[in-house]
Amino acid sequence: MLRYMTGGESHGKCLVAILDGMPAGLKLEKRAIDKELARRKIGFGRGRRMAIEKDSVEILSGARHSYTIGSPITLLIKNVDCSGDRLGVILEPRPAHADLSGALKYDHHDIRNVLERASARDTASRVAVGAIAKTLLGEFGIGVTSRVIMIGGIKAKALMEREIADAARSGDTLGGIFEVVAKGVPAGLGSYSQWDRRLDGILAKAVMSIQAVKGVSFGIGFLYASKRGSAVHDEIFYDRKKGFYRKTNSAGGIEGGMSNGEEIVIRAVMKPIATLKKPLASVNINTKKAVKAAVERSDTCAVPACGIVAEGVVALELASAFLEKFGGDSIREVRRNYDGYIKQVKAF
Ligand code: EPS
Repeated sequence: MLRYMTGGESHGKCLVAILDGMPAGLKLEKRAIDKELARRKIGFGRGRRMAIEKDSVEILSGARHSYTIGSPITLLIKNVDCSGDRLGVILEPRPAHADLSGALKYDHHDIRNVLERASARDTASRVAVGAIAKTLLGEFGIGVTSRVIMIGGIKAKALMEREIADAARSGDTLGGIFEVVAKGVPAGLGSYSQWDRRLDGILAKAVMSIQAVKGVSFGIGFLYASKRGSAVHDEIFYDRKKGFYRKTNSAGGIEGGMSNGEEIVIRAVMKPIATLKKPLASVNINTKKAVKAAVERSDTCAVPACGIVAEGVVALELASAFLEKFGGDSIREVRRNYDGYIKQVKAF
């Protein structure tokens, strides 16, 4: 089992993550993690912060001579903008952000204490951890990618930038839909036998937990509501070379809470960023007077970045399910288990 925790505030000294359960003998390179961190920063509509931050990882533990040694991996990403203590008090909660509920819950009378941790800045840690999971999956021919499907109701790529620029000019923000695809996942990750071992449930939770995500679906998702079973269910075929296979993938690669050997296809919707330059109505948490919501430096649209974060969290959960099935304390042991299972399935 893989597990991880993150810590750090958006404008604090640094972000940290500890990843536990990675077998020994996996190549662990700063370069591979930094590459994923750089991908998270790009995309039209990102704010000025992305130009400020270096997002370069330091590997503090868990590896020697560029290979994991089986002990917890500790990652550190320093914030260039670490102005946290110098930033002013915020009293006007932004609709759609954690601001108000967070202030009530933790009894904070400065909303900055909430937003510093609620901020999507923390997703850098999750991408860093996900990059290591991607390396493990890559060893076994599994790849995880993402793409943008829609931004602000626009599906045509060529028109998206104009829509984002227009929203920015109006002091507004945009959300959208992105897709994550995992290729090369063998049949049998996850299980139907217990609710919390179902792979779709595990992946949905991971993606849903990313800041601003409001919905997750697999395969054709909500289209299932308008179709008959005969029109959508993925019929089963057999070929001596390929083994069992499908000609369609409505299910998005998961049936009965298990991977079925087809591509895993996940879509998720991200709401528009909560910080509006032309702010919405709010209430001062001290005076209770009607005010406009606080305005922070932020993004206009972060859907492509959210897709990269989702790749990371999906990779992490797939790697965890992979290790649950083929687990071992070294990559050599995992490989032996994996090869044995693939042989068994081929001879089924
Ligand atoms: C983010 C860093 C933040 C925001 C954004 C994501 O930096 P700052 O607040 O200093 O501009 O750009 O966070 C939010 C949109 C949010 O609502 O918290 C990052 O590193 O991804």
